[in-house]
Amino acid sequence: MPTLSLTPEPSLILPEGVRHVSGALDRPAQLRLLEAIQGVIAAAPLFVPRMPKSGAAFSVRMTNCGALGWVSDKELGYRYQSMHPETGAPWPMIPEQLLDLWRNFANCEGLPEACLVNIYALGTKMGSHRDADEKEPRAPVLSVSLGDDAVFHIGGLRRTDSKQRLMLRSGDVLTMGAASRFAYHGIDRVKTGTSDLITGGGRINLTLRRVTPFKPLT
Ligand code: MD6
Ligand code: FE
Repeated sequence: MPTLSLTPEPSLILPEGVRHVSGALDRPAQLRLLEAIQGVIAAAPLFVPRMPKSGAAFSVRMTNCGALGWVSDKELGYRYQSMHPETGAPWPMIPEQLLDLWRNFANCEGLPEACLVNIYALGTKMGSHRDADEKEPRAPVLSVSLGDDAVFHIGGLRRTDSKQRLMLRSGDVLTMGAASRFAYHGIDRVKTGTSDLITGGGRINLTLRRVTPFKPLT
């Protein structure tokens, strides 16, 4: 039995621009972050985003914190906006603990403007997609996972490019920047019962993003 395993395959070489920090948050830090996110959800209730045009519901429930939040509905499609789509209230602030992770791992100037909170109930997946609604390619997307283990896949800039898989566990940070900033990725499955962090089980994924350019592009 290996005593130290950074990924399910310790020798895995990730695509350029992808960094997986296994166990970036220890258990007490995960519990503190979970509590902060519960506060975010209390202020900005979870909503079910819908696909542009078809109006098909996403299988994850979402909310946001930060100056901007990512939303999607049938009529207006994917976008960032400063208010909750149902309550009309501004989003709550990004917890300081998340800003610290950004300062430690994002490796760019400036701070994130948006944190998307994704809630995975039993059996929920996230189809392959690109995070491409942001206008600052110098900033990575930084993701933090809490709760059950999830099988994450990452490919290239084309949907048909070959994919690598890795396990995201509670407390892990993953950044996608540079050559992989706009790469396809998704969640194949969440492994029920692999973590007792969240009462009742499940998984929460937080993604921090810079939405607008750091300095006006001339
Ligand atoms: C998830 N993550 O882990 C989904 N996006 O539940 C993402 O969609 C993601 O982990 C951009 C960068 C990192 C990610
Ligand atoms: Fe994503």
